[in-house]
Amino acid sequence: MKITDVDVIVTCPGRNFVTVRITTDQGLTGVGDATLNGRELAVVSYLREHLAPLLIGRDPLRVDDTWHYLYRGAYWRRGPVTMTSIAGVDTALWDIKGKVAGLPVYQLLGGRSRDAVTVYGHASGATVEEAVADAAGYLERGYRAVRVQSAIPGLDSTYGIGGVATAAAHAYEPADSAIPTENVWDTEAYLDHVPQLFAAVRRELGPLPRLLHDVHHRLTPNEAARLGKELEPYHLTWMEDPVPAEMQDGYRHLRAHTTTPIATGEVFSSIYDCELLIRERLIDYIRTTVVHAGGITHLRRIFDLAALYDVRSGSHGATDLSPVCLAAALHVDTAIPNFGLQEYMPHTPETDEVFPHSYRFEDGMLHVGEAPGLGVDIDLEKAAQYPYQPASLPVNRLRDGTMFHW
Ligand code: KDG
Ligand code: MG
Repeated sequence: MKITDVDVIVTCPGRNFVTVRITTDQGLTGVGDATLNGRELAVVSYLREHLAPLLIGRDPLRVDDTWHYLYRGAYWRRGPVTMTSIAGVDTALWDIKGKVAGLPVYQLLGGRSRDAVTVYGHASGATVEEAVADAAGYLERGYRAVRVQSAIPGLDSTYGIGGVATAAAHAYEPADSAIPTENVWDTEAYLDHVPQLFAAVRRELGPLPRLLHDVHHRLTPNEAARLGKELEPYHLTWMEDPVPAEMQDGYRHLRAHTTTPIATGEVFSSIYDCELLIRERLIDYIRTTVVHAGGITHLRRIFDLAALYDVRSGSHGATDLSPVCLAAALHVDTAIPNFGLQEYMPHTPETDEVFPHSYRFEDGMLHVGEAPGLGVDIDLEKAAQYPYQPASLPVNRLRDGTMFHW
């Protein structure tokens, strides 16, 4: 079997997605997500100019060999653009392999380790009361875990909050303009507010619901240690991305000062970004996912390393990761022994139409489909109805104008 075509499709059914579609000489196709929010066209160019020509004529079933060919062959290794591009190709090859075998991909990864994949939803609110009510709504709809974010008094805009007062999951889309929106950030206001938010959530919803919070890389290790300590009474499932991703040794300080569980990894692109965190058990959950960490082939290696150290998976699953990534993530989640939680934000109906899929949500869990391969496709005609629209993620500045982390 040979690869005859590698197409890179960009579509914007509400937000931009990049999809790799590989075709074989036997007429089989496979799809992979290669979306890098706000930097989509860099990946498109890497794929079209540098990877596609290398793949024509190759055996699509040599998945691991192709991964190493693309990874080692570049000489310039790692980084989000490279690893997202490789992920798109790798995921499409796993899809083809599943179709050739007549099996869903999770079977090729070792088979089912669980009945379904437990997910967490995103609750948010313009006030604490709204955030509590939104979290309660998720629990009523069957979710077993909820991430809670609320607006910070005194700040016009806060990560994780929709631009409108009704905190509907679909309202949240931070990449909202070609030139980044500039937000203002105040660490003290944030540190003062978040413990009050979780005190209210626990008071209203009781001790049992699994609660999470995303700090989004904004604290120093010592600030994060303070927050972790103050959140201890509320027993979070995890505090996410407490410090900037590159501050790895900061996790030692954090770990030494708080028992609040820690999750990180959504911006990591390889096993080398998280090896220290895993080996030293500085984190509880590793949040790498298929599209940004080199595809199924490489993600499985990260999760296998994590399994040796009792670190569980918690794959990123925001709506800028396409249904193709979500489907692939669910196959991995279903198969690995050390699954923890999967992030889930439902895509818009337009996106679901462009990417018909066989996974389904029921009772707080996602069920991977039984279709051969990934069980997801791209509808080329519908995709063509939504042309690319430039959109960047926001930036943050402190009150005095200093650039900060977003
Ligand atoms: O593109 C950036 C988003 O995916 C990110 O801001 C979402 O942090 C995020 C999360 O945990 O979903
Ligand atoms: Mg996050």
